Amino acid sequence: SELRKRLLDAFTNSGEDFLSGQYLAELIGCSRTAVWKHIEELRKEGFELEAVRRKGYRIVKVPEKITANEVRLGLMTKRLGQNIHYEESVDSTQKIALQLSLDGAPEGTVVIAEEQTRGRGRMARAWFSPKYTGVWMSVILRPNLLPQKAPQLTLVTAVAVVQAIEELTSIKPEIKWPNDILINGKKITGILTELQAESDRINSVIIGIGMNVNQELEAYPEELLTIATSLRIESGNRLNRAELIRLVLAKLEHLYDLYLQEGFQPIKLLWESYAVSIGKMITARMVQGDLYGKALGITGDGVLMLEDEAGKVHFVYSADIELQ
Ligand code: BTX
Repeated sequence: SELRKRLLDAFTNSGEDFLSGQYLAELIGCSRTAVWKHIEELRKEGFELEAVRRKGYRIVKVPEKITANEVRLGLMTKRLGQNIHYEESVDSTQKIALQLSLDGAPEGTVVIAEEQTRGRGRMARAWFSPKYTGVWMSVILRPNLLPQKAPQLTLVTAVAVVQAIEELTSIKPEIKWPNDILINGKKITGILTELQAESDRINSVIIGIGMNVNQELEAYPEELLTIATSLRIESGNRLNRAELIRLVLAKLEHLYDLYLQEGFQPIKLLWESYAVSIGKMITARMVQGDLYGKALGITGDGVLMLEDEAGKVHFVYSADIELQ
């Protein structure tokens, strides 16, 4: 906004000096309460401000941005991430990736944004994607597979993300079928797989990965407080997002190649070792209604098997799972 811009200009010009709330209020033409609110907003975006009584505020640290070069440096992949589109702010990286894929972008093209104003989850739900603190990225894949296999790529990606988090933080996340990654029962990552296909062949699959990394609890809106967490909240440390992206891409390329060569079986075994819901009583919320029962596991195709109380086994292709 215009006020925000003036505020940042004032701090730019003041250098190391403190600026008082009163001075800032007069300069940008708003109340001191409004100044304070803007300062809180800046803090949520990763600015660190020092506040000293009777002196005012100064910026001691600006948010860390990801740069495409930083991601490239040390990238250990052959395809994924060899082509990076970096944006400061987008509506959704999925939308940009879709356009790039229609324009013929090669497999492995990655779209990364610092912020999404309309990040999305499944079924048109919103995905909260605040600035400078998360990993919001979309990866274009062009596998030579039948379209009905595409959902398996969600599970391939989930394993890659879990392995990357384990390696970087030594936290062991859990997977909730099909696309949630949890730490202590709260969502750390969401995965969205979108498909462009002709009747019997895939044109592209766009894998959206949303990872909560450096957010503090205060960054979340009320309704997400009990649902979401971040790697920073769980590990107590800020992470380097570029390093995390490199690691996710490396793990994903490795597992994707394994999947293309050997099929879903080796992925299934890895996936099951991280799955929370297997063997537990769950409710599967589906468009057709709810189904309650025991999660038996996944089929060789990645479909969830649920045994209801009468002992009948159901195959669940798409649902939201609630653990009891
Ligand atoms: P989902 O439909 O399984 O989950 C969406 C639900 O998750 C929301 O309704 C909300 O309750 C909760 N939620 C929203 N934001 C967050 C968050 N930051 N952390 C934890 N929980 C949240 C999951 O869909 C798939 C999300 C994919 C997001 C990536 S980001 C890059 C790419 N671009 C894009 O627009 N989407 C994908």
